[in-house]
Amino acid sequence: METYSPGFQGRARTLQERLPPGQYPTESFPVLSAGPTPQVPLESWTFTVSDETGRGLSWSWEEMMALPQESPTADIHCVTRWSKFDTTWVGVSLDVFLGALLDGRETAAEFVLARSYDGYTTNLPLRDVTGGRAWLAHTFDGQPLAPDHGGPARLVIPHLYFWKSAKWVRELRLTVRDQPGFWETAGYHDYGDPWREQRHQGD
Ligand SMILES: Nc1nc2c(c(=O)[nH]1)N[C@H]1C(S)=C(S)[C@@H](COP(=O)(O)O)O[C@H]1N2
Ligand SMILES: [Mo]
Repeated sequence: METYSPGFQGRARTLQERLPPGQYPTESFPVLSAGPTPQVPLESWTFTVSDETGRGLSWSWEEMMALPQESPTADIHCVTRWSKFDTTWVGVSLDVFLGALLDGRETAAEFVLARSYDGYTTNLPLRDVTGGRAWLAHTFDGQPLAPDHGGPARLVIPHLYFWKSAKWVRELRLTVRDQPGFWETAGYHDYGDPWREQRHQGD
């Protein structure tokens, strides 16, 4: 997570230092969706994680809300070049779900494929969604996450371009092989590090 508290350099990072190459800062929060916003009633909402053997665990909305909650503040960076500083979220670290799934067992999987209620998919290395760097978020700026921004709940993975943060997420599947998702299949970078400007395949 990008923070601007005084760090090891002994001073706050300036806004310019917090802006990845080729990005501009914005105060607004643009909506970027490949299709229409799906309506997902909380009564039927579930979040499922499964491993490469097909073993899975699911949480209802109530069960998810009863898990330990975190309140990350992060800078987010869209590949369309806007960056938004200090976004505030409430949600559950993906470590909680993956820890429950694996329960101390080894996994042969090195990747995850996120799948959403609108059919959207995106792929990530497993290590990038562990270690306190990725959340299932249901609250933005102190309010329930708006449907257009991925409500009831979305992934928030601020250290990668924001297309990796699947809105309306319903499932995380651990995979042994990297399986490109929706934008990755269309030519976007498999990893998507904003600091290395990994916008397209080959960057
Ligand atoms: N399910 C789903 N998630 C998605 C998208 C989408 O079309 N469907 N768009 C992605 C893209 S390209 C971006 S930049 C961010 C945009 O999030 P926002 O609309 O809240 O700004 O969501 C990402 N997650
Ligand atoms: Mo995007």
